Amino acid sequence: MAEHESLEFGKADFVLMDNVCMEDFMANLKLRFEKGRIYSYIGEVVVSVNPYRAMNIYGRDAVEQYRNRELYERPPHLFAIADAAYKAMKRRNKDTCIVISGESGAGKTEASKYIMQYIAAITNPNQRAEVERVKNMLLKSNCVLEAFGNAKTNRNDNSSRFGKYMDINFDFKGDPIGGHISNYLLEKVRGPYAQGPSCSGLLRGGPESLLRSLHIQKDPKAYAYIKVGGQVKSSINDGADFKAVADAMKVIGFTSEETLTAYKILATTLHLGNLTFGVDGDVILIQNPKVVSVIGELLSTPEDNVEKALLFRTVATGRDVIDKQHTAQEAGYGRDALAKAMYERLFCWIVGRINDVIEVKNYDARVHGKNTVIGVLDIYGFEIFQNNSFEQFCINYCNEKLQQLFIQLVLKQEQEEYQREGIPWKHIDYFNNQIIVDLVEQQHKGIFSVLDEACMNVGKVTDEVFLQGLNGKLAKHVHYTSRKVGRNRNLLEISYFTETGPYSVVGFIDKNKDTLFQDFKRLLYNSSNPVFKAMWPEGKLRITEVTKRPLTAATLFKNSMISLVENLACKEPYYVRCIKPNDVKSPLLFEQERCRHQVEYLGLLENVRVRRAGFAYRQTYPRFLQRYKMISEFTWPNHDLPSDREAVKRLLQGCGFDHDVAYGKTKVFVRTPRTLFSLEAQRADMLQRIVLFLQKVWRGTL
Ligand code: AD9
Ligand code: MG
Repeated sequence: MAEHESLEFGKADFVLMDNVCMEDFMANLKLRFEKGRIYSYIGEVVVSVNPYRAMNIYGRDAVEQYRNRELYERPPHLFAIADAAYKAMKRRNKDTCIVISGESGAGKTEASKYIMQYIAAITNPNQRAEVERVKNMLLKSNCVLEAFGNAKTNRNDNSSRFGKYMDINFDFKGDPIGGHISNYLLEKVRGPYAQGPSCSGLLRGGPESLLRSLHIQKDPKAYAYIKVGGQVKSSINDGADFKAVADAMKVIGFTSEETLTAYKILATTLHLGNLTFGVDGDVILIQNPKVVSVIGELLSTPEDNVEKALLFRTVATGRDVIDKQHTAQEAGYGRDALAKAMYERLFCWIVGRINDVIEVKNYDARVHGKNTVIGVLDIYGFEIFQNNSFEQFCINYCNEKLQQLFIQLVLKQEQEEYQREGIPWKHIDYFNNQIIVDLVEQQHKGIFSVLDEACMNVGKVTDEVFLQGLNGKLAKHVHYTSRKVGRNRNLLEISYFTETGPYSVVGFIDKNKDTLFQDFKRLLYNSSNPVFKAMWPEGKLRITEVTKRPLTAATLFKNSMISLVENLACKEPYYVRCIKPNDVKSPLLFEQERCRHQVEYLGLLENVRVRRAGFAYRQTYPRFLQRYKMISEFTWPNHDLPSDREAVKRLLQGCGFDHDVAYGKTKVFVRTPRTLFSLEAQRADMLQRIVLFLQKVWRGTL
């Protein structure tokens, strides 16, 4: 429970609400937002509302305020939760994690950066060089990953298009000694379409000489992909932004050759988008061969090979290997798939290179003690656009999966704590979204399984056939429907807890198969640029050696989500629940309905109820005494009872609160916040009396 701020700012902890109802919850959230109090608690969960303006609350002085304090001692803040996770890790040798959730634009990525900044600020007091190096790398990695993996969307100008989970490893002293980043399903379709800062950043901010060497014009209109993807807005910071990314890459240890290759890849994707195919008689051809020669140069590979890979496909028929000519449509598909795949590989390669330098090396647990971890999870938030596709389907599944974990852990943890402490506990009902998670991921019957099955079929499988498969299997499912809008738009719909997600099935099959013709892999592997070779190792296989069907995108994503959740579940979790106050990025507007909706699907009211149905507050006996011992004659200044537990009992009996508390093995549990208020008031009163008394002593008037 947070320190009592003035009531003018509302209740710092929702657990303190007089009435647990939506109306009061919203009124409190709004009041706090309007008063510039963007953080609140529900017990140990931080609720954050995006302020959409710079807040002066993350500086060095704020760090000092939260450092090594208990959660309730200061007004709610991200730093408090970061400190709690850090303390748990350090004091109890526990792996912890901070899970940040909320819809797109709610402030997750910003929160994750402040958390990392706090951890960096409070560690390594002795300024050990190696630890400083690691901290610097961890902070710099954000800049690079955002440059290549974020994009402007309708909902957020700097939207994460990949999920990120970062483990920070600590040594026995509690100093960061390394880390590891796992990235989840990059929405690669945005890469080449240049909504990402990656391509557009290069265009806007890249120095003239670099652009010339990449054969890139500054005019975004020169690129077909950008025209599809939307406008590239320029700003005066472009040059500086570009340089900041380049510098960060240098610090992390990318060689200039590697960084240049990254730009070459971005440039290649732009050039690829401009290629057009035509037919002359029976023969397919590229209508703008000059572009092919540029691509050949950028890929360090003969132009003829590029052309061949774009126009033909090598197929093995029995023992023969033949070159089969594409249709213009197939060639177009291949070109787009190549652009997307190159962008995705680049991103994964960047993550891999960052991991190479931040991963813990030479740690000997026998000498240094246990190496513990704090994980920070920042994923792409729930999003429903006008048009939604496979990517949104996966992103939203990921959010449901994490909501499920929240439901389970928050309840599980409470229950376990009561059990451990020997306190009786009555089970509380809560909305369970498992049914929606199952609808997507269940073996055989789930949407991913039906999709995979459709993709396994030989012959021409269409998205419509997939939808029919779904309708056959899921017709009776209460959370599933399908709909035809217009002539060609088939939607599959999932009814989530509070809203419906319509997804156009167009492209599901292709995106799930995620086919990239083998010819491209061989092309890139055979480049004389070693970076390409390293990125495309499977290009080494000859056509006759490629037999295994790769796992589908859905299966890969599902597997990675399952292992992510397993990983989080074995750590002690801390939560940040982010809320987006409006859709116009205004610092002033609190759209009531918009926010209520988020509070609902994040299950925040239930969270308050669960927290309150049990005990609103708990504290170990010694710490409890430390704070309140002055209000009882039995405990002030010291007690002579056999244990702190006994002393707390006497103190609370003396105050008449015995009926409202339970005594666990190591902690006292206070059921209602009112009791705590009263204790706090008595404490404040007593402190004031002590001060007055001392003043009198000093003045000699006593
Ligand atoms: V997405 O799911 O990746 O699309 P996020 O990550 O939840 O989304 P993000 O952190 O990128 O949202 O925040 C969106 C924008 O809100 C930022 O670019 C800032 O302009 C703004 N923001 C968010 N949090 C803060 C904050 N604590 N202080 C000031 C903020 N501005
Ligand atoms: Mg983000």
